Amino acid sequence: MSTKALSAPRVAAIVGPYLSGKTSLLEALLSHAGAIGRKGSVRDGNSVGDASPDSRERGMSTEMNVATVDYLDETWTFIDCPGSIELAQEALNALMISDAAVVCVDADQAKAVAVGGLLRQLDDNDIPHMIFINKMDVAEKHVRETLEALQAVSAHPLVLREIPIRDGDAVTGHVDLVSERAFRWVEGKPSELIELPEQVRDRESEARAEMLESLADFDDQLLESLLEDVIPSSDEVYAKMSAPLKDNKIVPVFFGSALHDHGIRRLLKALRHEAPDARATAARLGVGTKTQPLARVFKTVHAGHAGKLSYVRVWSGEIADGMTLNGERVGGVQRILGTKMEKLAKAEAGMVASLGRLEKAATGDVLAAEADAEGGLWSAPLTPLFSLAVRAHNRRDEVKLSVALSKLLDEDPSLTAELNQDTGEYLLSGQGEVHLKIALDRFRTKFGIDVSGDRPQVPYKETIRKGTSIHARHKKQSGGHGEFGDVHVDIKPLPRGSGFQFSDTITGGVVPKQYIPAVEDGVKEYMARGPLGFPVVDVAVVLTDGQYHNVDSSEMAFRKAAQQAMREGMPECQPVLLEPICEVVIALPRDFTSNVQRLVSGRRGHILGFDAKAGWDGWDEVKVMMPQSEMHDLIIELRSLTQGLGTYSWRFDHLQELVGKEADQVVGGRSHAAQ
Ligand SMILES: Nc1nc2c(ncn2[C@@H]2O[C@H](COP(=O)(O)OP(=O)(O)O)[C@@H](O)[C@H]2O)c(=O)[nH]1
Ligand SMILES: [Mg+2]
Repeated sequence: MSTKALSAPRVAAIVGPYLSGKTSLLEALLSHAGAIGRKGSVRDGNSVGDASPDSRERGMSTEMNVATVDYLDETWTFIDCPGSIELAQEALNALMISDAAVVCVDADQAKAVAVGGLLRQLDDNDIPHMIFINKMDVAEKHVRETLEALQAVSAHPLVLREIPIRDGDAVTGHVDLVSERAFRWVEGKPSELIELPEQVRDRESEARAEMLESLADFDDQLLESLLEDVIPSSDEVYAKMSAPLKDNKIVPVFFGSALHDHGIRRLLKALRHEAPDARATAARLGVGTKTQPLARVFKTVHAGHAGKLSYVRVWSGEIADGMTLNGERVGGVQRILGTKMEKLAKAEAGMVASLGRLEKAATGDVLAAEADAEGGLWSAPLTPLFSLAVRAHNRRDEVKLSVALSKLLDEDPSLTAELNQDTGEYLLSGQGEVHLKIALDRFRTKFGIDVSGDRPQVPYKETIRKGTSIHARHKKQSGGHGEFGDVHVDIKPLPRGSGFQFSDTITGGVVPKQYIPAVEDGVKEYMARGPLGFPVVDVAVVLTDGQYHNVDSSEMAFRKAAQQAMREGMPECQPVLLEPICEVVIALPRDFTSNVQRLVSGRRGHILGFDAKAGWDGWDEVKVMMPQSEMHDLIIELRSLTQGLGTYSWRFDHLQELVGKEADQVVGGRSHAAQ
């Protein structure tokens, strides 16, 4: 650790589409800032980021990579976030504690526009962001065209901060539009200052004027100068960059190559001079402004022998090793560089640190010494969109499975788990197939348990269409005490949604009072599995008559008599299958709305109505009714129809009769599985 006094630490999240080069950009930033001696690469599998077995195996970031580095006189933490839409929660959690985001996009404009959903999310949360157009070494199009494509999906003006210098088709350097200085890129080294090449002079003045005009929209003083043809100095312009960025009114745009270290210093300098500081971010989020220790947990890691680690950003005060937060003792404060940890005595306001052994702390928690700490805004967990029924391969692992599961949920708040009472299955739910596959792999790599994930069963129910009256007698004569219970019951259908009702019309004690609850119990036990094999609903049962025996009658005998009555009576009542129907609200960019009809009718659904999505320019919301059995992979098809942007929310709405071939298949499948 260096001992020099550092100004308040800052945090930047690196976000962007999958494969745009975020993890490579992190490596380049760390190498430029001097945090790592030799630069590693994603391709060679020796980068600081993506060190876990599951990300190395997949060649993609499966969780955020956090790295803190001292750059000049400041401490910076960079958080490289996974790009997959299915891991959006992880990215959002990092963004919520960041001062700014660097949006890394591919120079190929067809790939670059995939960033639209992310830009919207940044705007929704008012997170200041800049764009880094990566892979300029292999770019086939001009920066201008990529910029236009990006502008079409950005709510705020993009402000190009540099222009490329070309040698033939290849980009060999850039001109900084504020300082008007030209740089030639040198592989693996800082760029070299060169004289402004003749061929870019015109383009440079034009681009600089455009940049100043964009800024002047938010700065009356600058507007006046421009109208009077007074050209502001570089220092004046630099000074005007940070305010509109902090307020998320403009989006500065840089470019370069993470792989070849081009444009990295320019990006770092822009962050250093223009990104808001921790105090501004705390104010934006509404974090209480006390001086006592207060931090937000944005990531939880169960790190084998190192135990549980809570990654926090400290918003106020200092967090020292051994201090008590939320009633627990902090067991170690560490600075994070990927998977490497460096012990610290304390973490000061603005810093990101890993806190050890806070067993009760969960991702999203506010940690504080006092009870009423105001932690400010935090992201709501995303609604689960895809579920699998999970099961340990080996029965002996079942106990281990539930422990592992709770740790997994700790690490990833967008995973949920629940036992479905109807089907008896353990459902793991998340944002999509890839998200859940990663979770299943972690059971194996982190906890040594092999688990399978299968398509969950649909919680079908059954009911009856007509009623019946039935008499049943349970009688057993075997030495000593016998068993005797005799009941007459009426079974009747009830309207949808009524559930189960039991009553009696017994008079004169033909069934003694103390045995009536036993009759109800027997009926209820039967209801767990009707003639078609499913839980029975919307049925009324009335006990109308019966007989008893002084010696042989018992609760057990009446329970059995009731079950027998149901077993014999129910098949006469025209049993019918009920399937759960859900109300689904699909949100998608308007360009794709016309595809929804086909998507919905292909899944036996019907559309209730269309509407513009409130607050989402250019998006629609389509309200739909759809059988739950058709929803398992809905998100997969929806994403493939909408370039990954579409999403939905849902809730159970009602049960509906299912007849014909589809019903036969369901009943056939279930009775087969039950044998
Ligand atoms: N040509 C070129 N390839 C790059 C550049 N940056 C990253 N890549 C490659 O793009 C791929 C994805 O990079 P990665 O950093 O894992 O992307 P991420 O998914 O955004 O984290 C890897 O094969 C990188 O080597 C670049 O500037 N130029
Ligand atoms: Mg990555």
